Amino acid sequence: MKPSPFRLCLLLTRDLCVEDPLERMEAAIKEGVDMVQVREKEMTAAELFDWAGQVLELGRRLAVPVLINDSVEVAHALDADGVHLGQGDLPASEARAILGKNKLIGLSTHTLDQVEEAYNLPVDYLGFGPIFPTETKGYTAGLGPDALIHALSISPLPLLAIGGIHGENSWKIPRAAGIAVSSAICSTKELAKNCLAIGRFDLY
Ligand code: 3NM
Repeated sequence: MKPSPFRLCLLLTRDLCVEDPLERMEAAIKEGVDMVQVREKEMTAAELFDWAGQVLELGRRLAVPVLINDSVEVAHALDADGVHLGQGDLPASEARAILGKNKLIGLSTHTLDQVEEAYNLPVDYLGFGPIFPTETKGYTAGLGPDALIHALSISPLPLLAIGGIHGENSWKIPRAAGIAVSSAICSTKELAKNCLAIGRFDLY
């Protein structure tokens, strides 16, 4: 078990934001977000390039790494800090060949087998989830905190817990795991309170 290098990752999705997304990102970083993933499923490559470029510029100004979800092509073209891959995206070995050894590569996992299989992959961290049900990705059931504890015990890599995590249930996530959230930061009217609880910054 390697502790996560990231405490609180924001999955930034423009349409989920209740205020200007870049303002929300900046405010969230002030509340402790230490990694941002640009997660847009509906944009063309050109739209994503333009939007992610703005996010990356802000990330650079605030010294917070910005990864691009799914698109190795856009991550490479923008010289972003890395890419986050789903199970169906480009294989990690190909992403690593394109991005080089200095970029971050994350991989989503949804089963303990996938966590074990990551042992030989050239990735830096794993997402593991959904821990709880979440409308953001249409999961009506979660794997639960016990599965996360099991995953942490077998994972060769740092884990980010993901899926349905918010201020009231984040205490169920072991501290060795980082946490990645979308709606509980993008869509909340209680940003500071949520970030404090989800990042568990009061415990440090
Ligand atoms: N991936 P929210 S769950 C993008 O289990 C994503 O791999 C998941 O959004 C996975 O914090 C999820 O709003 C949705 O639940 C995260």
